[in-house]
Amino acid sequence: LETGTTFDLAECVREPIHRLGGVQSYGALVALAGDRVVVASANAAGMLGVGSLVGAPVGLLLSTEQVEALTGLADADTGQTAMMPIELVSGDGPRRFDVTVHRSDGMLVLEFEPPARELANEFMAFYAPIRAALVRLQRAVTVTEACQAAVQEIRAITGYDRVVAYRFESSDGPGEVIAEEVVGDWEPWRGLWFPATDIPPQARLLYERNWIRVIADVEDATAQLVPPILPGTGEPLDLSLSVLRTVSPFHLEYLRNIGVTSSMSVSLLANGRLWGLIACHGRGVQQLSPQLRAACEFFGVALSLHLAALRERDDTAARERSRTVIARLMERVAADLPTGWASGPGGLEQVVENEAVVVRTNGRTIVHGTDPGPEAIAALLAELPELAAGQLWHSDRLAEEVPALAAFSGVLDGALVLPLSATGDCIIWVRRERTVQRRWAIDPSAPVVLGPHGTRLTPRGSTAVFLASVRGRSMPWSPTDLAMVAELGRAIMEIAVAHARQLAALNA
Ligand code: BLA
Repeated sequence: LETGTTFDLAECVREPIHRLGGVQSYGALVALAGDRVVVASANAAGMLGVGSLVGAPVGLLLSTEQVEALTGLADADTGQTAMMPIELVSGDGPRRFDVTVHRSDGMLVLEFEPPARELANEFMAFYAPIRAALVRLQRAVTVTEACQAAVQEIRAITGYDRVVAYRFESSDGPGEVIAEEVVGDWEPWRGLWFPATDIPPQARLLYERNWIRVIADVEDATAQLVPPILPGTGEPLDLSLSVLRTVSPFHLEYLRNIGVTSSMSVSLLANGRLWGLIACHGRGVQQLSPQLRAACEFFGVALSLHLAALRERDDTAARERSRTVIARLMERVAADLPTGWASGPGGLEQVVENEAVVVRTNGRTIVHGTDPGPEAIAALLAELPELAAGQLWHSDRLAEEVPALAAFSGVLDGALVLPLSATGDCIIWVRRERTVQRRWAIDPSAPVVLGPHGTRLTPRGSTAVFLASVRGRSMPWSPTDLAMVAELGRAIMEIAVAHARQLAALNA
């Protein structure tokens, strides 16, 4: 790779970041199969005060009781790691470590960290402030408030220079900094957007499994695993759940280029998918004790749950509003189905937000609301795929998904279609473009350029803020929107069936 050439993003996507074959050197890794050491990081023997480890019996390092206790923790089946303090009596005298344990590639993986400092009552030291912070979090009634409470707390307990809440537009999309706590002499990032490529897909998937990651020092010389390749799998040990996992050189370059030495991030999940991250940066080297990691992780979980509760509350309110509207609508329709909504939208416009509602029955098309124009409507109707009655169709980017409609971008950018018959009767809610100006930390249309270390990365800050508008997209149709329209569809079908029965009875 040469300096100044554009970068092939496919390379980022292919990087197996969970099998990079090394750990951060402030700790040491030892993996056991049965009672043998099979893998050890190159710094393990020195840090743990023993001779050569690989191939040695585990008794060289740990007592039978210690191995049993660690095995029990690993097999508690939490799908995560567990930690216990251990005193090694091997070598030149007792050494204390915090040992985090989990299973990977069929082995028991032990990660040794020197205890950060003596805290007489570590649990109580964390418990009181965290309880107070949880109360603040519970009181938050908006997403931003909840995120702000969380970043304040994480900054207070960790002391990082910058802590942000970063929300993805979609689980594979770009994201926005929606809350921030930062030292005075650093550029504030609140409101800035960062491109999707900053966090490649395999990293996002990993962060859905593993809630937290710490990078103690971007200049750290990784401790390589020995042997680098496992005979069993032909690959380096899977470090997906490792707490010391060494980090992608691309990402280290990124952090250096924004003037950061240490970093930590905690996943925020919604329905199991990555919704965002709490991301932290420090200008100095910073490790986090397992206790602090657990506290931060706990906060990530608490914030994720609170955000789910806020979403649930908003959805419930929206559903209740729509249900009332649908009930009223159905009373009217039941009285007068054949002419339907010829005279006015009759409440259809209240079921979901829209600029206009198009009703097509018996070959007639009526538009209620801000009409995008007869040509636009005719083109939309002509371009709709064949839909069975009740089979919803929707788009929030018509120009992109239906190129024949590109000419109408700006007035007709989103459509949600409820087909009522196989003959083309339908109700369509339409939305126009929602122009959102975004402040980007980096020009989103610029190619990714290689830096001196063979990777791209551009410094960020107000001097490099790019304003760009998102064009050709309407406000998206939410799951609640779709559910309400489906519910309306079912109600209409029921009434239609009742009418048909009545007619049949009259004609009999
Ligand atoms: C990882 N990128 C990350 C992480 C963050 C970001 C938070 C998680 C690791 C960590 O906690 O440091 C990006 N950090 C951000 C963003 C903000 C922030 C957007 O604070 C804004 C607030 N990165 C690139 C390119 C590549 C790339 C072009 O820009 C591809 C070569 C890669 N980023 C990359 C990789 C990881 C990553 C591979 C995974 C690192 C790992 O966990 O091993």
